Amino acid sequence: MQPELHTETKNETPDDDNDKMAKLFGDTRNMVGLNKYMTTLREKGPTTLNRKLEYDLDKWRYFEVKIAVVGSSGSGKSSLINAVLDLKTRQEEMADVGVIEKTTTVISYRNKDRPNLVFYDFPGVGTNYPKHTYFDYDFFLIVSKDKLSENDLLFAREIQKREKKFYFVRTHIDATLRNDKRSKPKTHNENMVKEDVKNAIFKTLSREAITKDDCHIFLLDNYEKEKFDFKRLLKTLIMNTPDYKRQTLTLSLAADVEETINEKVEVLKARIYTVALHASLGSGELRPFFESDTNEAVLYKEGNLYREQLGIDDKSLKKTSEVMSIDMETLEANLHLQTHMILISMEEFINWMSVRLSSEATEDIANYTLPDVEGITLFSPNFQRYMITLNELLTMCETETRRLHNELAKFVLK
Ligand SMILES: Nc1nc2c(ncn2[C@@H]2O[C@H](COP(=O)(O)OP(=O)(O)OP(=O)(O)O)[C@@H](O)[C@H]2O)c(=O)[nH]1
Ligand SMILES: [Mg+2]
Repeated sequence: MQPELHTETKNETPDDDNDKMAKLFGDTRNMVGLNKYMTTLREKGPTTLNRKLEYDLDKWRYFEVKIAVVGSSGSGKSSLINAVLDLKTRQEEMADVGVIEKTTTVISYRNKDRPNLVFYDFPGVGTNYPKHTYFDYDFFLIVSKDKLSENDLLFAREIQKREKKFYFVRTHIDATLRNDKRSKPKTHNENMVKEDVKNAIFKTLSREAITKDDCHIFLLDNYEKEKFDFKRLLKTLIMNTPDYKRQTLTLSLAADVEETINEKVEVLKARIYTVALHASLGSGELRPFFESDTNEAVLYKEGNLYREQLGIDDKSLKKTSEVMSIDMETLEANLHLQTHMILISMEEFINWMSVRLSSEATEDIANYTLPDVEGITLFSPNFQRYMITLNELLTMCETETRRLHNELAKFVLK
């Protein structure tokens, strides 16, 4: 029998605790979200609430963000896809990069570890694709190496007609700058060259009645994500993804540039109260009724998601240690990475949790108790402590990933 409890619950927060609550929840939207869950509990009962919590935590995995990449042969489509999906060290998964025209049909690419972001490589010839398929994609990136071709413009007009989102990517900006410097060693000015390149594209678009301004034009070196407009491109894609898919895109990108790390941390932070609520629901002997993971397992799983998302899980660290040509243990020790020890096993994690839960750090918090239902305690009294502990774990992971990122940047500069 499952506990189907429909009743009135009180959800009172004493006024003098408001400040502490604000601190605990970080964002008033989270308080609103929590109140919505309490309404679900009141109106639909705990089993439905449990299902809803599970669905909400997992729903980013149910969508795909689909990006079509269009452009002439050799313009840099495959290289762009490899860069965004971070496929450079996995030969077997790489989009085909070459000097001859290799792509003849639309091929999809994804990173196996983050499969919800899919790139579609459109061949560099013609625009004779069934037009209705244009609706399948969230974004179009029109890639060129120098001037926009007639095909690029035809494509742009077709996409514009269908009111789909599209951006212009001008690759090989590194080579353009190098050539300019070589040909005009005395008068070369990087900013002016970039302005000129953007203006030329902008002029062509205006002439062709394609309504875009220069913030829709991105100058890239596909081999340098830190440079030029790469980070702005990633940010633009995140900002312009429909709300319901934004989490999917953010959690499907690699944590290899600061902008993406920041966005990921925000998304993970916003999940904390949902995770804590899920872990708290049905504490003790009630838990088996929900056929869910145990309370600790919910938290452990989330901790591992933090590591994976921020590129400090064992698989990602191994890859990074290979790039830096050192062994993984040395990398972990040099960077004082602690979270892999905390999350090395469920047992270790429970030990760490129990110390944290009884520590003074979790004492100074609002006395926020989730409501009882018909006299039955449905939630673990640790709800708020779970929130604080998850926050702490996320902050640790964030610090570690930033440290790793800095080390990697220094290594690349060497
Ligand atoms: N310097 C520089 N080289 C690049 C850049 N992007 C791509 N390349 C090189 O340009 C060549 C063509 O790149 P691809 O990514 O294969 O181009 P593509 O558009 O996929 O070409 P097709 O598959 O034939 O349609 C390769 O040698 C890449 O290494 C860039 O931003 N800068
Ligand atoms: Mg290609």
